[in-house]
Amino acid sequence: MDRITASFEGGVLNGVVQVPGDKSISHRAVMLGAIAEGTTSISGFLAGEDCLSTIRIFSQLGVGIERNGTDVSVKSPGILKWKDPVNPLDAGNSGTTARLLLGILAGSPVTAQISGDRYLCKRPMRRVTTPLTEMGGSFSADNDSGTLPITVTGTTLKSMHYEMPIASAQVKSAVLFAGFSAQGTTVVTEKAVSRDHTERMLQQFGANLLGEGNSVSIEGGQTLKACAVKVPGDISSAAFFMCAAAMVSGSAITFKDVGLNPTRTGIIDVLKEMGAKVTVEQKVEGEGEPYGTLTVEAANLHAVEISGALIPRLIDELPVIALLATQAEGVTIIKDAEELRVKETDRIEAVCSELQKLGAIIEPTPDGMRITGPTKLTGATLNSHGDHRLGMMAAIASLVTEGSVQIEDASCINVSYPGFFDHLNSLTQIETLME
Ligand code: SPQ
Repeated sequence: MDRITASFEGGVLNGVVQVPGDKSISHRAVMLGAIAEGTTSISGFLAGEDCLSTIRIFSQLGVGIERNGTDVSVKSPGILKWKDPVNPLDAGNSGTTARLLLGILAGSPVTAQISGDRYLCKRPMRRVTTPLTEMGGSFSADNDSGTLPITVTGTTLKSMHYEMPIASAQVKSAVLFAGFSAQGTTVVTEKAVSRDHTERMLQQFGANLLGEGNSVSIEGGQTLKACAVKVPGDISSAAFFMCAAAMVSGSAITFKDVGLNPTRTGIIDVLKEMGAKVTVEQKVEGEGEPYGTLTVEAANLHAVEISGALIPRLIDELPVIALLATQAEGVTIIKDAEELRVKETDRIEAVCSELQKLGAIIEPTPDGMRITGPTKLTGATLNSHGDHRLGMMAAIASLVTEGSVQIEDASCINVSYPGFFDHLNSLTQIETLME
């Protein structure tokens, strides 16, 4: 599925969809299940390439993991009995796997080399190895660039108070995982709150954490209890079809059992502010993550400014929001989003250059983009840059272009959304062409 042609000559999108499990939560469920002694059962697991890398890695450390579709059982002897892997640990395309693993292994009994694909090997890792080294962590690399491959030698860690220079759930999680194995109390303070799945799940596994304002603290030396984890649908995957429903006149799509964690629902706030009709029915929250049913209906959209504390609540949705803004009246400004430059690709440059090929009026800025709409877009050949979110943005763009959109290097979409084209086909009732 490396080149795909997507076309949609008018019509509406309609239907009910259940998007695959949340990627961030699926990774963490395997990781915490592997740290805890006993058997953890996971339902709704995302069988996308990134989360499969996480499963393979923990299997290499001696954890018994069995998967049957979206049900996963993690049977672990506990972190203290993990063994050194024979081969390097390959995180594939997954920044979450690599960065959280650095934090987990730093205080474990294991020595291992972590590597990844050509995109991941360019992404910055010092953002985690710097605070982890201050805690006593031991890392070595063959290069001076602070990138993978990196060898971690697990050791005894000391606690720290880390004031994070950037809003990043991966950095926060890596330091909290290291703090879990360290002596004393580790505190992490963020400037703006990033997704809190690690904190919620640590508590679900029986750990004590204390949250106060933008700080969270964890006492070292606790033990985790294996448990059952239900993974809701990924709102970052739903976002592609939420934006499609909002911008294709006459459309309405309902999303069942989708995650509604407030640290991830910035997309709902933006859609409402742009004028789309969004209804949310939250299920009663028990232990774990909040989820529910969402419906998005099309409307005349207007431009917005997206900045500040909202950014970490929708960081992965910004490529498709940029596309949405091309169909909204006025100038949409996205700022404070320089983190987009260090994702799977530089998402500021790549989103702007790809949407410009369709005729969009969009310019990059150092920390975001400026988009003028509404613009009539014309079909063209777009490249995913090996980035799943860019590949899906290109496919959704075909819903508002005159003429079809060819997507090169589309297979990366399997990183986070296996079955994406089946959902697109069923909502539009049009077959996409795969070559
Ligand atoms: O795992 P990866 O490759 O970093 O995935 C991305 C994505 O688009 O799927 C970012 F490229 O999501 C990150 C997200 O941007 C997943 C994540 C997490 O699970 O903790 C947190 C965010 O990254 P960060 O750097 O802000 O912590």
